[in-house]
Amino acid sequence: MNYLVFWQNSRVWCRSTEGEWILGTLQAVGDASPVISVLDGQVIKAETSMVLPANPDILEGIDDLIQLSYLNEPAVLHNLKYRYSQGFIYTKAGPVLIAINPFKKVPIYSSEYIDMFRQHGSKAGLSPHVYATADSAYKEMITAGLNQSIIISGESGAGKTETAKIAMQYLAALGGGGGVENEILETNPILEAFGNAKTLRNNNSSRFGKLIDIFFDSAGKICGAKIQTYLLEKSRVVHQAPGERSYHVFYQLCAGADAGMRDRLKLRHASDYHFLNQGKCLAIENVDDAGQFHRMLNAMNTVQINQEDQEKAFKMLAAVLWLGNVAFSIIDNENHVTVTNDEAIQVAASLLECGALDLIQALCTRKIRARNEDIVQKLTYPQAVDARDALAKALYASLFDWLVERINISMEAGKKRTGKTISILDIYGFESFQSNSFEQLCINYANERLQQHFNRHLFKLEQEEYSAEGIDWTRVEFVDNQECLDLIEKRPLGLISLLDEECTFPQSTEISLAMKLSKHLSKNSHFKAERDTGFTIRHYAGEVTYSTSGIMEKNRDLLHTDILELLSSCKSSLSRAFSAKKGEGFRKESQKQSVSTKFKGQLFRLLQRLENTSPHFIRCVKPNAYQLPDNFEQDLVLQQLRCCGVLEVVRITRSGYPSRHLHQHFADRFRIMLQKQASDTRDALSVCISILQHFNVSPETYQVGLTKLFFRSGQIAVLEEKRTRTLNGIVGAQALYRGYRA
Ligand code: AD9
Ligand code: MG
Repeated sequence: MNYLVFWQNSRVWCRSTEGEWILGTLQAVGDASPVISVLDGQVIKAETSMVLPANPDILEGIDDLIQLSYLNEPAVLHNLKYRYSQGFIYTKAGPVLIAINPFKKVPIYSSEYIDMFRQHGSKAGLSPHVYATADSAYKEMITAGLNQSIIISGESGAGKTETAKIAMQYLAALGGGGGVENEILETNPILEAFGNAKTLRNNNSSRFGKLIDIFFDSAGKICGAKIQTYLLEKSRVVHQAPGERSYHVFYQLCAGADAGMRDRLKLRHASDYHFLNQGKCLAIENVDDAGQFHRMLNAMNTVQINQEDQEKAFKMLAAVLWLGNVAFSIIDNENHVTVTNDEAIQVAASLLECGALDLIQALCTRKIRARNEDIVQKLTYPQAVDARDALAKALYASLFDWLVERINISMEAGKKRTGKTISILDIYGFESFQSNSFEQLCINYANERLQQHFNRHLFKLEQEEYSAEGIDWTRVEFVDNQECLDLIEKRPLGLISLLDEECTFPQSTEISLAMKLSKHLSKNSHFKAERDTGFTIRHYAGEVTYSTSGIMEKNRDLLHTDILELLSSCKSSLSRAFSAKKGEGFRKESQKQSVSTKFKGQLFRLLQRLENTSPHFIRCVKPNAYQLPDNFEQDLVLQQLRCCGVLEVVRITRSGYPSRHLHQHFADRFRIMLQKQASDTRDALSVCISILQHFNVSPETYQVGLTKLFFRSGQIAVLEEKRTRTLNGIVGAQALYRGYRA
């Protein structure tokens, strides 16, 4: 159904040959091509399909997209761009908060702002803000007694982690007082040091997903918190792309450790470590690693990680760095190796508190059991490098998990949980690169799940509003992404099950995996087999082609028994603790539980948790790819609006009756059009009906609710246009634009 009506002189969007949308005025509608004059006096003829109606200018910069009469892409983009140019980085799209990264300091996070939102909440005409979102979560928790969640998504560099911190800061102010709130805020510098790194997309990119549950007591005060992390990117510990770094904490340690610690850990400059210097990038502009190290130590003290545990953690970091400097040389024509860098082995072994010879043996040989006998097999060069890297990755990942556990113990210790929870989820957004592997598959799967949660919630809200107003909502269409989720997670013939099955065959290859997927999944319309070792999944946010190469190793993620034995022989309590955990996993689980299956379970539990909360969605958007302020690239933004589901909100909302007007408001605005006697004496609803009849509004395009009138998209603009025409210009533009009440 298309309700668009063009008049002469109406404002329209017209797509230029370069693909940009430009605002113009319709001069005439010819048989085929409308004639449009654009801003600088230029007159163009455009194909009808390239022309879309623009919103009346009283709606310029409105703070909720849903209030726009026309919700087409150029209209949505223009509104966001206009607001962004005025310094308003937040805009609502119905129940969703859109946050566009300013890439500069914006003066809207002071304690005065906190007080303002605390007093007025989100209702009192204040512009959209993360504080308003956090405020409604808090108030709803208190008044309705429901657990809440704030779900933040967006692509790398869009501002998720900053947004999560801003929300935490507000909640800490509201529910603070007991001191735990400081501990909670101080977990951020610690986790960012250990879990964030400089990438080409973001100088402080989180390489893990995070859910933090903040517990409140029955009086609404914060009484503890718990952090859950997802899928840390382990490969970064041993390898970085050019221009990227490993985890911040390594550089911080090298730059900031005092003389005593440097000596104990045999620390060198970051440039001396193979694991840190591969990206040819040791420093980040405007970041002082040594200063950050001290900031992080303070945070560790606040979170009550004692000196001893701190030292253990740094020792493990140094061990990883020295392990990276262990080099091999080939000793025979079968490519077998020996260790060449004796210093690295000695120091690494002493930091891990294991024997140097044991370490050499674990890195250069492998025991194989044949006919009840252990045979020692020498490793080839690539195998030895793999063994070294696998050990380093396992140590770091275990250290990260240990740290999170350690933090959780501090934040939960002795604190009774009596009340409700607000959970904040900061998780990687949808990813689609030139080449996509296992990591992207997991990330996009997670997004697919969250998208379903989002859609269902949104749809439910719509239904609730329609039902409350006594309106027939069966006329609203809704498309779910269940089919794509089935493709990935259904058993036994979903992608994850098939992958796991293939991983159990010793002879399997990337080609056999690709063939297996193609054989079983090609029936699903969301799947397409590619040549050789590729396959494409049609996600809600677009098609992504994945390569099967390397997927099985990443999915198995096995640590060889020799390495596990080495770890259990270590005297350092951390490595032993790690080996106990890994060993257990090795025996009981890893034969059965692959990385993807484990992740599926985690996601399942995450969603289960989220289902029992009242959700608040924040979609972060990156306005340009260069981390620059005041630079808004339309195409990039549009693509993200699509990926993070904002256009989905618009679509779902538009498929229903997105414009809603209280009877009284509608009557007041349009009664001026009726004969005096027809409008004066009667109740608002009757006046509304008269107006609808007077304007010949088609019954298809509206529904009358108990308190509101509901219109299809674009209808109100039509009425406004008629009203303006009738008044013949009496009514001037009315500034609807609301600013922050600074
Ligand atoms: V990633 O997926 O972890 O790579 P995020 O988390 O989405 O990514 P992040 O929050 O780290 O992005 O933001 C990137 C940078 O944008 C920050 O380091 C800030 O420099 C900048 N930023 C983000 N939000 C704001 C803001 N509200 N005000 C000012 C901001 N700067
Ligand atoms: Mg982040």
